Amino acid sequence: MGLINRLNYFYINFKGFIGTNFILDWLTQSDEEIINLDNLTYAGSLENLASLKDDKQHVFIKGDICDSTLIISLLTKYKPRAIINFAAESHVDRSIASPEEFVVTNVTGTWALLDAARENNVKHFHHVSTDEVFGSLDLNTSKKFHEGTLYEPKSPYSASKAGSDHLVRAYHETYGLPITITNSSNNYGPYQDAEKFIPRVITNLIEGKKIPIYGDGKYVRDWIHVEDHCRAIDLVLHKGKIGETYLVGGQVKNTNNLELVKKILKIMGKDENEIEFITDRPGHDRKYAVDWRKINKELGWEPLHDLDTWLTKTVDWYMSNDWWWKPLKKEAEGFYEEQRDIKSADKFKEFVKETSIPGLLLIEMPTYKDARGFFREVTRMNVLEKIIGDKFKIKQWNHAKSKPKVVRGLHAESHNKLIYPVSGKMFAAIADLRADSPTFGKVETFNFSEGNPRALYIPKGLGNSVCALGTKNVNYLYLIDKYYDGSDTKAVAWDDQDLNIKWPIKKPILSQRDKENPTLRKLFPERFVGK
Ligand code: TDX
Repeated sequence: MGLINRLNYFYINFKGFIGTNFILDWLTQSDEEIINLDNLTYAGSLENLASLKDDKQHVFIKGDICDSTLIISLLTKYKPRAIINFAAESHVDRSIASPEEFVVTNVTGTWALLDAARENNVKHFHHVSTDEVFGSLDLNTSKKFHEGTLYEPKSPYSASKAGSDHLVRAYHETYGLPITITNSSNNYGPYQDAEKFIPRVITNLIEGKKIPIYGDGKYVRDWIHVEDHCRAIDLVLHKGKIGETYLVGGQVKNTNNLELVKKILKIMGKDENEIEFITDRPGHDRKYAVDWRKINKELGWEPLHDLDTWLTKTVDWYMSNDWWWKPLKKEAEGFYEEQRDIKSADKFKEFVKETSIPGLLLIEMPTYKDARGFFREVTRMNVLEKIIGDKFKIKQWNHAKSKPKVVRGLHAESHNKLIYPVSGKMFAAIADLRADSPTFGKVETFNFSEGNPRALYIPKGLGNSVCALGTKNVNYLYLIDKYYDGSDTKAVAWDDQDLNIKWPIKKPILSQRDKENPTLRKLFPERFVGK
């Protein structure tokens, strides 16, 4: 390793795939030291750089780009001649699920770095960005994005990157900060997280899973090998004109996702039965294509890696490095699974209805009938929990049978419950017995029968009472989130005058205990003061 000149330090901020490749390439061809700041969130695994553990040329610092104090202290200590900002939350699907982190890292983080660079008179700030800031092209157009294309980002991810690009340019125009920007098309190659398309396809096939293709699969990306991208950044760093933006793209044009998957299937000796078309990504950009003539003309750059050869090498890399991608894969697939649950949960949400008593929910589920009988989804816990805004962890399942004319209740317990009548005709009266509730004393009634499938979610503190109608026994399930303990049950007379429930029968069969239940006034005297 050559002499390290402290004034020539590079200060690299990176997080993940492209930064890893850049550092590894850089260290094979330069003597300059690299200061690598990374907060090691999911996309920035220290394992990427395991081979550099003992390399004195690579100084690793764990930290956040939003931490201005840290950045300023590092700039003062190392006096780097350039900052390269690779830092980004970069996965479109994650930005759709939770945009906030994207705004924080990509916009606020870039701002914090820019500001620190301005204060410390950094001589070159290079910002690594994406072609997605330009929005989407029509599938059949021959147009390409170029340096003059207007910004039209469509996803929270691309909007946050667009915001960061604007800030970088603003710091140049306003404060004269010496900046350059590269906007690259989709990268592939080693060390890319298995949540991104190409590694997801390869690692799914290695693990014997299907390949999920969004929508019709006719989405076009301008694939570039990461080494070509890193070479472009290196060139811009050394020869790029301050204040300029350079677009960087790949060799192959118009390869859609389906065609790309077919190439990978062929490389891996698999057939198209492995493909599974799934629900499309919302706001999915149709096509990206990059015109890289400017960087070619001015700096002599061109992409050197052809897709077929380098896709094969990328497959080989993933086949030989499962130690690296397996832990990330688990996290990535966990994320996708969670998204699938949320999507299917949305469908069930329309069956759950609020009532006039806060917290009391009526679930009117559909019945799917066929020659064998029917199938019914009674409850989806993730939907229920989202609506009640809390956990509903069932501790005990109960089955009750009532003979015709039996009334049970009215009981208010200290547990939450779900009631689902399975057979027979039933009438239920639910009264708000929560002393501090604005709807105290309010009653809702419901009829249940096989042809009228319903369930009730009854939060603790509501009085519930059920009555068997017709001539057959009624069977119902009730699921509770505490082990049953009758001692904390509050009970009110079924025919309490203040509640005034319109019972469909006059003379019910009651247990001895239910015959002796007190009135509402007696149980809650504080609610009847002066009445
Ligand atoms: O499982 C999948 N199935 C599928 O059909 C995944 C993960 C993706 N896709 C599709 C969506 C896109 O059309 O494949 C294409 C590529 O998807 P991503 O790898 O998620 O990339 P993309 O949405 O194109 O955004 C990328 O390009 C620019 C990167 O995520 C960004 O970080 C980069 O800046």
